[in-house]
Amino acid sequence: MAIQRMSKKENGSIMAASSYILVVLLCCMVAFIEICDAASVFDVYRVIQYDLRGIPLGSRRGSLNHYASSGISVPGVDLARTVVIAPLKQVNITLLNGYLQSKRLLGGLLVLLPRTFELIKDDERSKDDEETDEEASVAQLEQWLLHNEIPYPVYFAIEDDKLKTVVEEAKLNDIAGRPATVTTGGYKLVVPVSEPKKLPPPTLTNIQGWLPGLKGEGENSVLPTIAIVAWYDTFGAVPALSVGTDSNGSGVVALLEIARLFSRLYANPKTRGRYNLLFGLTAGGPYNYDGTAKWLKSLDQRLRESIDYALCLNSIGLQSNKLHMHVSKPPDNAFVKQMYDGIAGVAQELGISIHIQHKKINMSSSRVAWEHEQFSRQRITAATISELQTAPGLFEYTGGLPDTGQVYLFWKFKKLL
Ligand SMILES: *[C@@H]1O[C@H](CO)[C@@H](O)[C@H](O)[C@H]1NC(C)=O
Ligand SMILES: *[C@@H]1O[C@H](CO)[C@@H](O)[C@H](O)[C@H]1NC(C)=O
Ligand SMILES: CC(=O)N[C@H]1CO[C@H](CO)[C@@H](O)[C@@H]1O
Repeated sequence: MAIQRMSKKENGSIMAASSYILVVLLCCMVAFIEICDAASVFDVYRVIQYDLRGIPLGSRRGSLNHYASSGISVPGVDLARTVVIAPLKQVNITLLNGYLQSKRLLGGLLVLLPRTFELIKDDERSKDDEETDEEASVAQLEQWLLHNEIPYPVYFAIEDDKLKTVVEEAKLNDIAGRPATVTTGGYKLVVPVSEPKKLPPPTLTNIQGWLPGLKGEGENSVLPTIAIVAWYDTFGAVPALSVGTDSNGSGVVALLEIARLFSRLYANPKTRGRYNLLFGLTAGGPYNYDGTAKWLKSLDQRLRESIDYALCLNSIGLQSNKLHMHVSKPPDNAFVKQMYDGIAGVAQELGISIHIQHKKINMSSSRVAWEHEQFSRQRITAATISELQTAPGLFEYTGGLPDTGQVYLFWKFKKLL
């Protein structure tokens, strides 16, 4: 079992505990049937528990020790003493939410994810329609888990043959009106952990890279700087399964590749540009781009003032020939036009269209819609390049459960710059 630290939020009060635990599965057939005390062990992933501005959210309990049932609408079952085990497809959020709103308790919930959610992927996996459906339902479930206080333990597991058997047997017993109990036997799910403790908020650590440009002879003025920025962390309902391939692994990969290429060019005075290049891998992306704000405040003033523009890379990995360039200033602004023309020209040659999206920043709110808005607040011209057309809501597209797919586009993006 491992405890992982997760997060921090605008006002510094989000705490999270997440664990990756083994569940013990006991088959307890008693009474007249033969006594079989076989136990199997398999990996489960705990749903996050966190506080946001003092509001408790996520799954608030960790330990589990109840008999398994196949659904929450099984008659004659004491649900407060039952773990509902169900494949993702059969999880009905409307039903779960109704149950939660009526303040009834559940012994626990174990959701089985299809094998496509396994972190180690085979390369031949293709994206078919069914998978897109699954991504949509897991995204919906994730948002429900993140934005509610769930008073019972919730776990996820990757479905395998053994777990399939458990579900099937539990279903048969439920249908036969013989739900698992101490007397009838059945499967018991056990996660033997002590209740989670609060963790201190982690420090937001930004990583910075710098390639100085080459000044012309006898030139004394400060060279202008271009900043390339991508946030690197994730936030999802199941921290252990939130790898963030697209959000924002794709941006991170593009940034590292750009840095690699330009460091080779800049190693030679002949191919060294008249721009400084500043690279920023920023923390706290999911939490209102807090790390970006902290980074900008910590930058040397002269350096900050030398930034011509900043390009933030966010979710650029999907297979699509369409990207959006989000800006806070109107498209006819001279600086915005300069940025757009440069990128759109190259993009066109590669068959990628870039659409400019203008959204004013809201100075009276501390919440920002995009990473570049943290720059805009400091009066630095900036844009976010993304496949997303509209700004995601809180904790949406922050690298959670649906985001385990493969990244397609970053290599194209690399060519844009
Ligand atoms: C969820 O359950 C409700 C109530 O039983 C039902 O009306 C609804 O169709 C179900 N939704 C799905 C997606 O199965
Ligand atoms: C700006 O933020 C304030 C404070 O959160 C909010 O009340 C207002 O509606 C926002 N304005 C716009 C145009 O979104
Ligand atoms: C693809 C990628 O870079 N994912 C990383 C996103 O951030 C989390 C930490 O929050 C890392 O664990 C992932 O590896």
